[in-house]
Amino acid sequence: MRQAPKTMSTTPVLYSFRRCPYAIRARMAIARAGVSVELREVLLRDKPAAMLAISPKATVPVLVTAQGQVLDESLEIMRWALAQHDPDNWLADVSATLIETNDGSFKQALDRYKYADRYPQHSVQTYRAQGESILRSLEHDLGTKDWLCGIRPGFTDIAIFPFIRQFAAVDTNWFNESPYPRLRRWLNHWLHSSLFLDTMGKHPPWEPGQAAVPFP
Ligand SMILES: N[C@@H](CCC(=O)N[C@@H](CS)C(=O)NCC(=O)O)C(=O)O
Repeated sequence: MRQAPKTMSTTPVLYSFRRCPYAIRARMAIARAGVSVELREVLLRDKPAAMLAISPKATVPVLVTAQGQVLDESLEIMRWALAQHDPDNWLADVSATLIETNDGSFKQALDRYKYADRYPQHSVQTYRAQGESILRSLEHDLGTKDWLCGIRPGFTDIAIFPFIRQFAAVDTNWFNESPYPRLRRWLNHWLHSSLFLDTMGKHPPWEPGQAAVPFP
């Protein structure tokens, strides 16, 4: 784990991008844990030097703890927040396999489906079908339990939800007609949840010296 320079404020700082699915899941976990952070909205095409200095891999989200530790993986940030306060016991039951599939093959199919014109080797339908194999498996899981890890919503649901949201949004008509009614209900639950809506506030890009934006 890296250390940021010692001049950090005592409030943790979160570099985030509103629509990024990784940043969304990090913000949702932070909000559920009720941990206060300073939110710094980032423009991906013009990332702040302060963020690049502490995390050269240059992806969001990045969190700097009050002690100056740098966490630059969204799952790490989720765990950090919930380790402090986990009111619904989200950490008790996490499906590493589902999350790995989501972050791996599903995310790859999602990017190709979303930006099919950048991947002319195959048609948009082919990329959608690649993603659909995971939708089918989630639909099946939601037939045996209400949430991806069991009888209560939890970490796995939050970790995967922002990516299903993006997949559904590529062609909402198709998604609404697709044979995944349980997944649609699950997605709608999260889309209308205050936990999600409260993490989607709009903020101008952060600039050094500006007044802190508290989150949640
Ligand atoms: N594994 C990382 C992935 C984060 C990631 O790829 N974020 C995207 C935005 S959604 C990003 O920052 N991409 C760099 C860029 O577009 O310049 C995590 O879980 O935090």
